[in-house]
Amino acid sequence: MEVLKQNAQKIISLEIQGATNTALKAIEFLSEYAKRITCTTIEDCMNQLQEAKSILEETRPTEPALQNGLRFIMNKLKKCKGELCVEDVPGRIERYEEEFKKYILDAKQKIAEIGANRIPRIRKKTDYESLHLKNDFVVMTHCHSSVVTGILLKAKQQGKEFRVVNTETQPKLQGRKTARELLDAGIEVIHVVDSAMRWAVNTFQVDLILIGADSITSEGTVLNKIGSRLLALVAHEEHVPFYVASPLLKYQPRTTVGFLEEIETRDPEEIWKEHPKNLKVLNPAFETVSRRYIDGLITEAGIFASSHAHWYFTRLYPDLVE
Ligand code: RUB
Repeated sequence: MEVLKQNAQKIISLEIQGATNTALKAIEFLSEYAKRITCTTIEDCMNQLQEAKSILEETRPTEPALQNGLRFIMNKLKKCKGELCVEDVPGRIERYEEEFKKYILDAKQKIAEIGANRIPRIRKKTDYESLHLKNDFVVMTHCHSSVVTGILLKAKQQGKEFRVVNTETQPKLQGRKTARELLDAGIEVIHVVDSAMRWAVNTFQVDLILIGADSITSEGTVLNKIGSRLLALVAHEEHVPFYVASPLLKYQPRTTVGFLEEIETRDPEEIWKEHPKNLKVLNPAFETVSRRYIDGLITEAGIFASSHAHWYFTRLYPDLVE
């Protein structure tokens, strides 16, 4: 259990960051834990695994992909526990871990292909067009989303030329990770502070805004890094298409039956380490973007209105429906 708690701490401290990465790691940690435990009966095994699942779930409350992954494994295990002996459990969990991992990786690959289609090839302009139209394509993003960088890297591989504006993303500066990843692939990046997002959209005449997601609700609301809604409002004001790129595995099934998604608030010291004792510092990690500000959700099932997520999720992943 000590090792599992240390692994959980890696997710809490953001050493492992982003919805997709945390989901992949959480299921790996559960699978590794299953190999370490000693149990006498299947019931005993299930109880120990349930405890580990709860510890991992609590690491990041606003991460349904992580919760869906752990539930996928445990539900499958529960269904077949009658046919298993204790020695079979680690192998079974590893098999289910691989199945869920494949769901995520296949979805990411599909989204990269679909999303890259939204980035055009710059064609040579006529003299008239050169006088009146700008000559580049600019994408803007916020924070670090491996799904968004997957789209941008795919478009680059296809030989498309474009520039990216990215925000630094206070307080943990995940924007630097985005900037480095894109620069390494030869993509031009312009890095700005979060409060310059409106200025940047306007100054660089951004053509497309792409953000990732941590959670999608039954109403099509997306939860993503704090600042996402501000960017959506800027997009609305400046008439820039605003898209969210996310596997449907981030759908939160509990929202269908009325539960609200919880917004994780993080340690105030991430913002100001030795702040005055009588000062209240608040550090919300995420915020909601309502469906009316989202032009489309880019998923493994295609691009559609975010309010359709529930429909596609239940058809693509019946094993995950609660
Ligand atoms: C990261 C964040 C990302 C989503 C999507 O927040 O908000 O946009 O998690 O990431 P944090 P991905 O750094 O606090 O985890 O597309 O990789 O799943």
